[in-house]
Amino acid sequence: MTTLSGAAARATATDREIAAAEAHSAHNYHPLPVVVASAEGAWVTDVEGRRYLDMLAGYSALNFGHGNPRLIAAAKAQLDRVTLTSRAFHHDRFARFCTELAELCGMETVLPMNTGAEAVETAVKTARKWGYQVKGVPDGKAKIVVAAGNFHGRTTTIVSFSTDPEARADFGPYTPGFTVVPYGDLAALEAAVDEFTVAVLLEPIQGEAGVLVPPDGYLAGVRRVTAERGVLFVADEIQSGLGRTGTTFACEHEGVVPDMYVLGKALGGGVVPVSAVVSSRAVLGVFRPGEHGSTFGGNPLACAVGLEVLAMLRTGEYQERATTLGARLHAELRELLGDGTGPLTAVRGRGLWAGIDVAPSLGTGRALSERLLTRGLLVKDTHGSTLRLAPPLVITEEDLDWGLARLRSVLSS
Ligand code: IF1
Repeated sequence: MTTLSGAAARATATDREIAAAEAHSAHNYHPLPVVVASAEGAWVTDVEGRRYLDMLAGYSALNFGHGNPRLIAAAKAQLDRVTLTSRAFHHDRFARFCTELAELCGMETVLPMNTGAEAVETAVKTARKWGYQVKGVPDGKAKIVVAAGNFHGRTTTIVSFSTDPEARADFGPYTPGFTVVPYGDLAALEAAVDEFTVAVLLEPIQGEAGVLVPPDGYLAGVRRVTAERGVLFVADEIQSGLGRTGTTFACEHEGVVPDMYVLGKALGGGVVPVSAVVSSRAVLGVFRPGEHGSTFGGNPLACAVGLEVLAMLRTGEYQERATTLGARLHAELRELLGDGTGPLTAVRGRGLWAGIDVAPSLGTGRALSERLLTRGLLVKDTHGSTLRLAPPLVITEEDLDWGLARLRSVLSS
């Protein structure tokens, strides 16, 4: 009878942690087998002291890296002042945060929330209320056009217009009032807009769908059609925004300014959940006191961290980094892609953000994520065999090259 060696028999700290997590939590995720204990910049360290280069960055919530000194300092200072007042009272970080966020967006008015889904729900409620009160759509008839392959969050209304069975199944009855058109198909979108349409809701680049960049001119076309038809263009920049694609907003790549930005993730710097809807007074002015809200929305800690995020975005240095490092990333990925008959069959993305489709012969995205993990890379697969690459914008050129060398090595083995 063989006996397991001491090491194998004695479950590692990682194994113990994972077993305990699985024993006492809902299994709504299947995390990679790594237990993070600390993190700094683009690197994380697990409970056994192993280090990994973070190529996911919290799905772009960590654009400024782990433990960014300016963001931690802003949070620490606010922790000693006041962290929560509710919106029943004013507090001394709120006006500045709303003023400076509106200014960054080139808009007038901000409605702060916490998670991305809450901001998307706020955008849906805003568009419907604007439709009834301003556009004159008959009560209960408001329609919103969305794109197939969308990901806007996990609430029952949002998954009502998802085309991903995993995200949608068994959560009915579904919220009506949404029309789904193919992403990137302007003619289909234009045909879907009717007298009851109050908004078009789109990701300027679809994240979960695999970092899908729409055809050139699509966003400009959507802008033209929505302006002509008196329909709000609502851009969900929760993942694509705040520097990720090399500009403050992904819409900028086509010179497009939507009627409304929906923001989240990196707005909280990876420290606290901060999201917001930003638009004109004419649109967000439809709300009266008591008609919408949130316990934590716009809280002092969120505003203090958000203000530091805005100060960091205002210099353009992070957008510049995403452009420069993104060019390096995509040059290497194009090299790996070659004629598409090698380990990669497709590469998509913009700035420091890429979705790569791996040849099925190399295994599933999950299997590859696990192999990359053993090589010190944290990468997350999405549907099938697509890997998404989105490191913190603070990653150094040297670390990016290190990560890409490992990616090349795993894909070539
Ligand atoms: C998960 C990915 C998924 C988003 C866009 C709104 C939200 C998200 C464009 C909602 C959130 C997260 C959610 C997280 C994994 C990640 C994600 F696209 F980023 F990869 F799921 F599709 N709009 N995206 O990307 O924001 O409420 O989460 O703050 O749910 O597994 P949230």
